[in-house]
Amino acid sequence: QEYTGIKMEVVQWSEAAAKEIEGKVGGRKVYLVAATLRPETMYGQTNCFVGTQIKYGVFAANDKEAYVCTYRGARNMTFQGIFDVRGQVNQLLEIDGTKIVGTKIKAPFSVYPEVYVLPMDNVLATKGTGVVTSVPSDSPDDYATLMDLRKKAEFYKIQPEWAAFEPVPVLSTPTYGDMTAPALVKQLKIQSQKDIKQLAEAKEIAYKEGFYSGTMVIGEFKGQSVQEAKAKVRDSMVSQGLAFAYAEPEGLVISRSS
Ligand code: ZZB
Repeated sequence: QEYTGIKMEVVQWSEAAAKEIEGKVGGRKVYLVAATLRPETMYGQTNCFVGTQIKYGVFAANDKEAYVCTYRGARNMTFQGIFDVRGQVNQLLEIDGTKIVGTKIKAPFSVYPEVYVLPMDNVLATKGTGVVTSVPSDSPDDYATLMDLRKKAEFYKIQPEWAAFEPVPVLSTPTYGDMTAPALVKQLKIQSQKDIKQLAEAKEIAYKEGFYSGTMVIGEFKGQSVQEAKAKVRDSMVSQGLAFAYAEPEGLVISRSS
């Protein structure tokens, strides 16, 4: 899989994370790195998700920067010229996903320059970086989870204002308009992030619609098809130092976990 790693710079740590991180990052700037297949949707980021069951590391990429992701993700990165020493993982500390929740981060290219880290039940530790940036206009999983969090802020131990950013129209399709994910969640009668089966179907449809029939309604490539704009948005982010290519070497992953 060819992902884009989105660099979401930490603006302010949650209280719990601040305690654990203090004095351990050697003055480096710290970024959560979210793996996405949809760089063209980054204009509509409203938050970022971490898994509540997942352990994350803070990894030194070089003297100036450190990245938050799973150990597995960091290890893959060391073979892709993303860290300055090839094949070597330099973990500064380990931290539970739950402790990162509430951290304020930058969301590159989003209409909301700063957003919050929120919890998601279904983040897979075995995919990408374990950090997922959230685009509720175009990702049914993100929309369903955001609605859960708004309905039950106390249960999820979040402050309501962290989940208050409204979905933003990013691209338009003939069938679903400019709010593809909310439309699909409604159509498939998805109640919550726990409706895994319907969400998988919704995701499939949203991918196809967006990619084959979508037109950008925001940003530098507004008016262009998603097929044209995808690589252009990605290149623009990469050239500004806001993102990097991150590949998931499937053969390698399988051989290491077996
Ligand atoms: C932003 C985004 C916007 C995404 C969208 C999707 C959509 P796939 O196809 O199954 O490989 N993701 C990334 N890592 C994880 C993880 N560890 N656990 C759970 N979800 C993860 O899925 C790749 C997409 O799943 C990624 O692209 C990321 O969310 C999420 F409008 O980033 B995406 C219709 C989907 N729309």
